[in-house]
Amino acid sequence: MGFGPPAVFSAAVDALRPPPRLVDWSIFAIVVLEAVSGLLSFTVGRPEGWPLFWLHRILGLTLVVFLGFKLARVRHRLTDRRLWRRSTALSVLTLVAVTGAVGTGVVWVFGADVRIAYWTLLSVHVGFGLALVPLMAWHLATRFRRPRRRDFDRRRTTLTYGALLLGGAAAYRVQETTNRLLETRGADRRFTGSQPRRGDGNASFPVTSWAADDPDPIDLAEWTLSVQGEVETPLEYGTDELVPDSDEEALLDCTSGWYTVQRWNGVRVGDLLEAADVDADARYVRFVSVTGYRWSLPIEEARDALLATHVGGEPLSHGHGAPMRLVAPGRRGFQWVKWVERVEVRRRGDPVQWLATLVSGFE
Ligand code: HEM
Ligand SMILES: Nc1nc2c(c(=O)[nH]1)N[C@H]1C(S)=C(S)[C@@H](COP(=O)(O)O)O[C@H]1N2
Ligand SMILES: [Mo]
Repeated sequence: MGFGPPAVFSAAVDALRPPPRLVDWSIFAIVVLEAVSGLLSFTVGRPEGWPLFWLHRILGLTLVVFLGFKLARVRHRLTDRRLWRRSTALSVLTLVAVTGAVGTGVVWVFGADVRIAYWTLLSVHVGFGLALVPLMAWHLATRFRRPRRRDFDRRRTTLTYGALLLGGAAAYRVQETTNRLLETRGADRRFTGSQPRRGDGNASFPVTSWAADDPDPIDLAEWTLSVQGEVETPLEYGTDELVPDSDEEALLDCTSGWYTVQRWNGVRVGDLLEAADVDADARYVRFVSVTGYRWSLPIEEARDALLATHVGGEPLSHGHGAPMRLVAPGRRGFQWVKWVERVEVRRRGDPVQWLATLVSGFE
């Protein structure tokens, strides 16, 4: 038995530790909640969405404590060879994935930006996180034990979980303060966790495309922009008929973890819709790329959006979506369709667009 803080600390930890079955199920529940909150957070671009990011951060840090409880209990099964079973390999893999997910999350928050091939650390984090869900489910299935009534004691359980969540929130505050004091790049993150890319124009921010969405440069003599669907007068414009007469400063925030603020120049979507004379029952506007990649916005939001031909005073480069790309302020980067060739006015939204963004470009 030691003296001083360690003894006090271990007594506090003992008092907090939930029964084993509850520890196991809590870890599983946290992992599922993390995957769900992480994925949902990718659709959030406006500051009102901050609670989702906080939930994700706090739960992620709380998970560290549960993993500590768990490892203290099962460590000997990994260190003692005689206890190895076939399922041990799966357990080790699950441990690697959970360590990877939490580790990359925390390191990212501190602003480290090591890149693995062209993946940012945040993309690696998402990879670990998504792999973890099936691994954890499988791991649990090899030793399924339902929590019992006696695992719960209302007062004790409430206190324990309350204390652990508060601990997670406190740890996150400590982390943010440390970031600020040490002036790490992590201090610069937006509420979404994204880090800034500064400067103006094409060269100041990365080109980001999904898996196979990589068209050849577009021949301006062939390309047209059409406006169709629920309109009185379908329209079709060539490049020289589109005069960039609107400009706007807008923030592009990619879910791979960076953001940039640029001056965009182009055509207001509302002006196109007015020229085409939309029908009264129109509700959505779908922007379709030459690659098939597409996204829809509610019509009122679409009116305010821009189809940009220029960024930072320069004509858009091919990689950034020339001749035209959608600029949708308040939306995450993946919704800013590049190489747009069709504007479709529709009555309905488009649930399949999620799939279309993932598979577009594949033959
Ligand atoms: C399922 C297992 C996952 C675990 C255990 C986990 C855990 C964590 C942890 C511990 C952090 C750092 C929190 C901090 O240090 O303050 C973090 C950050 C983050 N995670 Fe996850 N995560 C998981 C999955 C995901 C997924 C699937 C996504 C997205 C699809 C995601 C998106 C993010 C983002 C955007 C951040 C950065 C937040 C910031 O910079 O403040 N996570 N995660
Ligand atoms: N057609 C098409 N548009 C696209 C993409 C894509 O892969 N294909 N990537 C999206 C993503 S994920 C982001 S973050 C932004 C990035 O724009 P940028 O390449 O100009 O930085 O474009 C979006 N528009
Ligand atoms: Mo992105």
